[in-house]
Amino acid sequence: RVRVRGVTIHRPVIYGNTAWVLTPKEREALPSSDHTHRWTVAVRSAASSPDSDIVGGADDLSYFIKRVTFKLHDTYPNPNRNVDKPPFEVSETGWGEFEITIRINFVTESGEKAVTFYHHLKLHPWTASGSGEPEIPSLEAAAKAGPVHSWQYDEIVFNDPYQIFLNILTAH
Ligand code: SLL
Repeated sequence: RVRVRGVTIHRPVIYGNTAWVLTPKEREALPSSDHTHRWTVAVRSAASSPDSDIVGGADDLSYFIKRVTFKLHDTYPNPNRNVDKPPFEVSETGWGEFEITIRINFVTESGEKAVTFYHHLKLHPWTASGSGEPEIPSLEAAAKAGPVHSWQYDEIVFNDPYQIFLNILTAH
């Protein structure tokens, strides 16, 4: 196993969430009536659009990512959600915003340590009122305004990669 010294290679990703207000019908159908939103948190290739769910296409990060663990708030059952194949995402319903820890594990051949991102789950289209204080609009207003998107661009950087991992990365 040989490291290629002096080489840096990066892969652009986006991570974040989209959230939708549940309709009254959808809320009735849920066991927890206090849930107001449906949301999806994901790690995707920066080469594709945030809401696509392409598997095996341009959005398939599985050639270098083995597992993504999304650590949700402790109010959720089994808060550590492991996703071992694309799309690397978790969809849930809930009522509140919180910080999600996103831990990315790379394929074994990489010899790379896991990388962690932190994402603040955004449900509400916060609006600044006249006084400048941010406010949460009513659910009705939020439903009319459409889904809330909160996505971050980042680059996963590999320094001095192993030759076999470099081969894997450059073959895609
Ligand atoms: C808050 N600090 O108080 C945050 C915590 C937790 C949100 C938000 C799901 C709950 C469930 C859920 O929405 N938790 O499924 O019981 O706003």
